[in-house]
Amino acid sequence: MQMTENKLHLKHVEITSGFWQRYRDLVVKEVLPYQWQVMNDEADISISVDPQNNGQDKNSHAVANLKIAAGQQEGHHYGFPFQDTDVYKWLEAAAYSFNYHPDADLQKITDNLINLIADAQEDDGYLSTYFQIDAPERKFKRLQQSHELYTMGHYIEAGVAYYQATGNQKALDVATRMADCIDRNFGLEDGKIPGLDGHPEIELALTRLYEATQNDKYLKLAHYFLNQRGQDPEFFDKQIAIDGNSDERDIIRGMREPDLTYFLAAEPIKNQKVPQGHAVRVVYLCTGMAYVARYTGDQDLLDACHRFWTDLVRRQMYITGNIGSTTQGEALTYAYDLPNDTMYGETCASVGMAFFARQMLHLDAKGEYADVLEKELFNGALSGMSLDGKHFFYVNPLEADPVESQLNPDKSHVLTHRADWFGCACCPANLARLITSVDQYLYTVDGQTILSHQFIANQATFADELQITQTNNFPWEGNIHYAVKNPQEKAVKLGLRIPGWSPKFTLTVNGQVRTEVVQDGFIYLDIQAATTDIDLVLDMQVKLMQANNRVNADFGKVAIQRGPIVYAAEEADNPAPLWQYQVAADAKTTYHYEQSLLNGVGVITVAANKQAAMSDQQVLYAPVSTGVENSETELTLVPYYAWANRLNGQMSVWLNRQYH
Ligand code: FUB
Ligand code: ZN
Repeated sequence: MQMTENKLHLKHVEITSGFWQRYRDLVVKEVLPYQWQVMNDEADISISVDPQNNGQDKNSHAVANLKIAAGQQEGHHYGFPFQDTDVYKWLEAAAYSFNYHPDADLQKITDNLINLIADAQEDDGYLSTYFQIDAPERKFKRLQQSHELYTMGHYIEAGVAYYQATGNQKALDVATRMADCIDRNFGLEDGKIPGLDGHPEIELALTRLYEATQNDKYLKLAHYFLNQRGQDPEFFDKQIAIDGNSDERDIIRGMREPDLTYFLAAEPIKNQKVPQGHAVRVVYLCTGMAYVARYTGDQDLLDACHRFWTDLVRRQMYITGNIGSTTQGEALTYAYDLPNDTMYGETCASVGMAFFARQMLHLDAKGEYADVLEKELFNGALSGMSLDGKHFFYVNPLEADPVESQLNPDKSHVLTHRADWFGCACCPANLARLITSVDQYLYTVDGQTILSHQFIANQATFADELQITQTNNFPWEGNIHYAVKNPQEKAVKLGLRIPGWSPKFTLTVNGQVRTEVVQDGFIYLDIQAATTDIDLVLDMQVKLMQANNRVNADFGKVAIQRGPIVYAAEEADNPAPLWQYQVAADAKTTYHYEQSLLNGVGVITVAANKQAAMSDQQVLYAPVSTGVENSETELTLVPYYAWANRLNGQMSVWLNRQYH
């Protein structure tokens, strides 16, 4: 959508939240330099602790692959066929960081990187270093596993972001040349490939390119890829039959095995009742669907977005926002199947869920979408990175035990400490790009209405000199102040989100208490006056939560939440085993903020009962006895996102409930 001068639109957001400033500074100071070192194979690290490192002996080689493709270095491609995307996501994260932290030294590196990528790109716009270096005759011939469009999609996203942040035209040109190459090769016209990539991503990337260039061709191509999904269930097999149906021909080991559900390609999107398959594929596809639907109004897509959203959020999501219930195929399983200890909860899936929520907010003004976005930002996604910015989770469990991870093969994918890097390193830079772009997740402007959906303190400037300054100490305190300046006294409405976790709130506008009706999670205020002062006080009581009793894994358990933050019990604060504690639904809780702990966190204590451990001389099974010794104690809990930054020990979000 073209922003005309006289149309209300957002111009700039400066994050002032202490919580988010710390993370955003961390990305600038530690995460970006560290990840660049790793991708250049200059960091003294090892991926050997990654339980899924596929026996790889190098850490990354991602930049080297580009150098080889550009003819600047000799050698073979190394790593996954989508290894390039680590570099692209990093580049995108760096691009966003320039919006709040211009850095000439870093920009030299990223400008050079754009030059390298441009040199690696072929004359026809194609760029996927694995195929260029080691399998040029197989380009676009095995799309089930090739990730070529996924890979180019990630560059397109990065190229657009980089162009928008720095004005570097070459960055955008590489992206358009890539998209043109894809457009020439894919479609239903004669001579084109009537297919699609096994991993969605290109759909959202092309829509983004459409936004940046206003060239309809890219939106149509994105729409084509969505419409084509599942239209020809034989497509992948037909390609594989020609390319070679044997293990040695596989580009990713084992990737011929999953059925089409894993690839979300078993049937057309409009026929798919619920989202199934690989969790990251699901959320990337959903993001693309919502994004394309926003510009095309395609009703089938809109319906699918709502259907998929409802199923994901109401039936397949962990309390922390994580999704993906099984390591088999890194996938969703079925409604209410939410095991806490064998789960997957990939960081990328939470990041992708935040993308999906953001797009849904463009479709409908519903607080529910912003609630999930917040859940990801403060829990499921954020837990993917350590407080030092140099260690990462791929899998984010809600219950973990180092002994079980080591000795039970069904839990070997669950780490209880974050890793330096991964054989498949999709998550670290994905989270980095979310954090550096968090300023883009706070507002949606629809006509003359501004929706403010997050309580992340910021100063936002809109057209017509309209300014909103939000101050708070969130997520630790619930007093949210908004100072609105509207010097031209334009007729504008401000929609303030009332989060699902705070049905009770108080609202004061210019000192007057107001009792506005909440409409789909927002209250709407007239902000036409030159200045408006708003105070929103949210309910920050500690809450003991329960799951829908259809969730087997959480039956008879409670979790603890305060504001948007979900808490976890860790062995670092509580003598193990954590499963021997029980918490009553009305247990007394306390809350205090501790500056010196985990970079400053709110700490909760909850009264608990602990059963005395039985002797290992006792028989394994005996009739139930009432004589088991219990002692009154308390559990100390810290925010889930901050777990595993101290002792390598047990952790549990859900706690056994004590029934009186
Ligand atoms: O397939 C590319 C990426 O690798 C996926 O998005 C992640 O889940 C990981 O499997
Ligand atoms: Zn990932």
